[in-house]
Amino acid sequence: MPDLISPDAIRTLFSRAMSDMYRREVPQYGALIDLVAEVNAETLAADPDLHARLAAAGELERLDEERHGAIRLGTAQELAQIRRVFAVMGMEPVGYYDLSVAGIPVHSTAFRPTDGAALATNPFRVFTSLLRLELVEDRALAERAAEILSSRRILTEPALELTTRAEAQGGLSASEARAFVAEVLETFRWRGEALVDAETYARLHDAHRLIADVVSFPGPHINHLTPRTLDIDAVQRRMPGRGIAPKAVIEGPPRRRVPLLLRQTSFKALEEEVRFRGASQAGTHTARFGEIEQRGVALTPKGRALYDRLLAGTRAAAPIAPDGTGAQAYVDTLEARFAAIPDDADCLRREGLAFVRYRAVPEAAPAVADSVEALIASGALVADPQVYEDFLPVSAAGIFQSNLGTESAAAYSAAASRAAFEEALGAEVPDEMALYERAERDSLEAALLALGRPDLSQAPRRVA
Ligand code: OOG
Ligand code: NI
Repeated sequence: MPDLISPDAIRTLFSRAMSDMYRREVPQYGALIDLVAEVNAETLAADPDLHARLAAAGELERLDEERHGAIRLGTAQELAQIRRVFAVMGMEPVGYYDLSVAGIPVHSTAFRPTDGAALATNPFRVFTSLLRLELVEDRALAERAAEILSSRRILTEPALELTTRAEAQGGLSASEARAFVAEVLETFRWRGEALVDAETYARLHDAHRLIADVVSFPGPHINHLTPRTLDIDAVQRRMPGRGIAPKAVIEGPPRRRVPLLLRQTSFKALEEEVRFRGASQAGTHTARFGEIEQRGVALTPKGRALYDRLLAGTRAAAPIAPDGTGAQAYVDTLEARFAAIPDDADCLRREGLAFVRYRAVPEAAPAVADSVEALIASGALVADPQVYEDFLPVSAAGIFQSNLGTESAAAYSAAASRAAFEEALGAEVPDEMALYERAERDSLEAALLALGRPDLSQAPRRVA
């Protein structure tokens, strides 16, 4: 039995290899990474408190590692295989996202590390969508698409073999991990040779651009990789100066002193050359883009319900036209409505709106304390915001729409189908809320133990 390396180490090898590959494939991604690094350094230099907070919470090391990517799969078999591949890297499916309500015929999950230590090492995650051909009205076209998809194999033979070996041995050696990463990279590489002729591509494209993107090519090319910034507004402002044109508004919550959940913005990256079957001339396809994200605190179910309500109200009151008209009114409305959520980390915690992770500072322990709140007030117990590690369905729909160039208003009539997704995946998708809740509870118990006060862990700790 060889010496096995940790799944976290394999994930880091993989996320770096993906980033290097994407830099070569999409030059604007390199420009974006440089811009984000610059803004992050400036933000930290200008805000010593933020720097100290991130350092104490162990958030600084992972800042430059932090990325997410996205892929789109065609069949249940592909989804089940990808689940096995990501499992080798310590990434599990978390959350179910139904995009059909936004006129996009997919449902999705995020493959990501789930425990605190793994997240702190490298939180790399992949938003993974599965095409829902059953929603396509033109049944003949849907059948043709299924036939094309059934002929392709998205994993190389060595990638499959190494995955099977990892499952059997419970991991991979360092040299096996290097081979595994190199092989898995092949799955996500852009390949310009289409599986279809130009006419079939056009039919798929007319049904939905996304269908053409999934069905026409030999594999699920990575369609974006997203660095994490500490100041998304600054990056958005400076993008045009680097020759990058972002979408009209940032998705998600407004700018806040205590950032909430996830804010994202994207730009169309490039038009790629495609060789269609039997064609003498090259055609083109726009599939890949750039995105940045700023992550904030994870909200509890109560906080999330408030978020969803305020966002829906804003979108109804101040809609943005496809050409971007109305963007300023939207931002103003969003900011005004979100005043309903307190912009203070301690209020968010005490009102049960946001998840935290506790740590002990034993030096600060008071002589007497009869509650968790008293320990927090003394500084012996610190509540750091838990970073939101997941995605937001309304934002994801906005990102899809901006890069697909469709503002299709028509929602598909079929309902969300979590059960069908889980069947394709071959596993259940846990709710993300349960993970944050557990991290909060476990960290509280550990911190109270470290302070010699395990008796307080049962005490009610929220005024709400
Ligand atoms: C995925 C779009 C969603 C995000 O960050 O919300 C997404 C896709 O375009 O395949 O990446
Ligand atoms: Ni994304």
